[in-house]
Amino acid sequence: MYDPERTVEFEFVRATENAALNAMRFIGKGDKNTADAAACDAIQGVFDLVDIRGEVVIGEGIKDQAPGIFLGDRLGKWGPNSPRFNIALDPVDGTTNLSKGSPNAISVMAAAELPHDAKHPVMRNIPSYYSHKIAYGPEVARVLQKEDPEANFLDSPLKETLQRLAKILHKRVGDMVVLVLDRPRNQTFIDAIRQSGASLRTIADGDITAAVAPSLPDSGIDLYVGIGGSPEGVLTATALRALGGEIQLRMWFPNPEAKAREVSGVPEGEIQRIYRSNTIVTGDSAIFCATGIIESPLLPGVKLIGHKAITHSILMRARSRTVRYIRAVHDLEHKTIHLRSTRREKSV
Ligand code: VTB
Repeated sequence: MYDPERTVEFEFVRATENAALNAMRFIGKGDKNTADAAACDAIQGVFDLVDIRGEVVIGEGIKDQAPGIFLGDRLGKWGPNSPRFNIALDPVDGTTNLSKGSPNAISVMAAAELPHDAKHPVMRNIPSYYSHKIAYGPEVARVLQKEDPEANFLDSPLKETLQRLAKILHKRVGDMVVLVLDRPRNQTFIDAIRQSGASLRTIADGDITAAVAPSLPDSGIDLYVGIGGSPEGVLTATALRALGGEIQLRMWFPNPEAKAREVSGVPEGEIQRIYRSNTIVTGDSAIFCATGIIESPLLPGVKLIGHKAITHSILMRARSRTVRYIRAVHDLEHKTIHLRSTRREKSV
């Protein structure tokens, strides 16, 4: 049966590759907004030539006032019969890292195809800026799915969660490796991890990569935990649908004013709800794609060798569960990318 997802998915790789190539000139230049704008311009430019109807349900920018692609924006040519996709993206996850030239920056997009008669999005927009998240890999997800599908790790003491996960993974708690976004608001998690005897790793930014890491076979990370961005949580959930891992996520607010501002009119039940990957991305379609800009646990960064640029991307689909690692060699004497801003091809 013809499945548009199978061909369209490769356009997502082109988009994140071009975003990485267009943003790489800004690595270390101390200007995160220009880097982000360059990545957005490249993504929009790719989709201006692709026959889909893409609706952005998770854009960027609100919390960080970034330039870019926002909720409600359209990507694609929007022909009347072209397939419809909900799209979530972070043209650069780790803009601060990119601007400083430090590790951990990727360009990332996720999409879910809408059935023809769909009245509602198939990808959930989590309206809070921040969420409390915990993410683990397929081995743990499989066991819990069988034994305790409602397991709630957001309200149970982290120490107990670590003991339970260690048992499932046939490890000692002391050999468990837990990744946390380094922020003062995550100090209680950091303390609990230290007390449990597990090994702690912290990252400065970029918690999509961090939360996907436990689902990758050789990452050496068993668990991601902490309070990070909500849009990043949705992108993580899409990847985990394809990798078989799991995320538990609940909206989080630093204070009542933030809550009033971010979720006024949202029912309390919805605010308190624990989301999992299949309640964030609800259909059977999920595509996740990322290209490394600067090296991270997920991907190597862009490498410049002579007049060639080498990019590394990961592309996966929930329907087939195929995970592709795509290494591309771009000849910079020939390579051009199509930008939205000029509607032209530009050399890299
Ligand atoms: C994380 C991280 C992002 O936001 O989600 C983080 O993955 C959380 O917010 O790269 P604060 O930076 O405000 O703490 C980013 O750092 C940027 O959106």
